Amino acid sequence: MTTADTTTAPVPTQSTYQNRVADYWNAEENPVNVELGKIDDLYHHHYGIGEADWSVLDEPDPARRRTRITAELHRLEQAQADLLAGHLGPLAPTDRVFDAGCGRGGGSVVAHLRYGCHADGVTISRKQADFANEQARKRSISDKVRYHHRNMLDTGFRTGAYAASWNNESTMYVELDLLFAEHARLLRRGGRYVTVTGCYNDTYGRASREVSLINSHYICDIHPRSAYFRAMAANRLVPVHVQDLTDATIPYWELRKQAEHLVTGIEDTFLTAYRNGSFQYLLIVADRV
Ligand code: GPP
Ligand code: MG
Repeated sequence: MTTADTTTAPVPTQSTYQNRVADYWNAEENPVNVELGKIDDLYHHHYGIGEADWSVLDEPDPARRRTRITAELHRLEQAQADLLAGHLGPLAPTDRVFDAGCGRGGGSVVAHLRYGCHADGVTISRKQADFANEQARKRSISDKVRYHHRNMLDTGFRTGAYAASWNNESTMYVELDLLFAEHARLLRRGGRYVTVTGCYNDTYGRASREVSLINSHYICDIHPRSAYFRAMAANRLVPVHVQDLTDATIPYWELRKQAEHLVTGIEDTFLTAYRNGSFQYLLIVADRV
């Protein structure tokens, strides 16, 4: 296969903080991620959007109820992945895309299945990179979809080699100026950058109690909405589409809250944060100029 990789030495983590984040993901086995992914071997680490089929809650048989709720949450997460992937294109099978903070790899597979493109996913978790590469091997797509134990701030990949790139709920682990500098370096002129993210709402003031609880839960540092546009403007990324997905993600959290077999304990915090106006679920699409 062609490669956009120019270095021999991987650059996994750069700080004690990043080591702790890697520890989290190396240990993570939440049923809400693993059980959903098993359905069709698309493993996501992001939330869902769209109206839910609430009839799954009325299912009388307990085992079937659990199965149907799991499938419905996966459908909503898949809808989020499809929305993001749809903004990456048009892309040709010869094009290359970069998945920054790829987790167990679902997003790169979604992009590859949609466009036939090459994909490079990057994660600081060795376990996630190995898992994702094994999934690609099982699908017989490892010639085009590859996962790397690397740092999204310093990938070592070739300058200008990418037609599109994204962060799906992974920007809150890094400094945005460093992140967007790397995306801008990797993207060719006219390339497309997409992110779906949770950000705190500048109009609320500062980070709310709920936003702080979410930070603590995942060991992350949620940025204010304004920080995205400032850092993009400083790094040749010009927004072309911004969509507030806050209302669209609430059904996912309402359903997840009632999934006793999948809850992690953070569900009410997300619902309160969205409803008190301190937190937003945002899609930003930008062109690399
Ligand atoms: C979901 O991952 C995303 C994050 C952990 C980053 C934080 C996102 C924000 C929008 C603040 P996951 O799917 O592994 O989480 P969970 O285990 O809760 O489903
Ligand atoms: Mg999840």
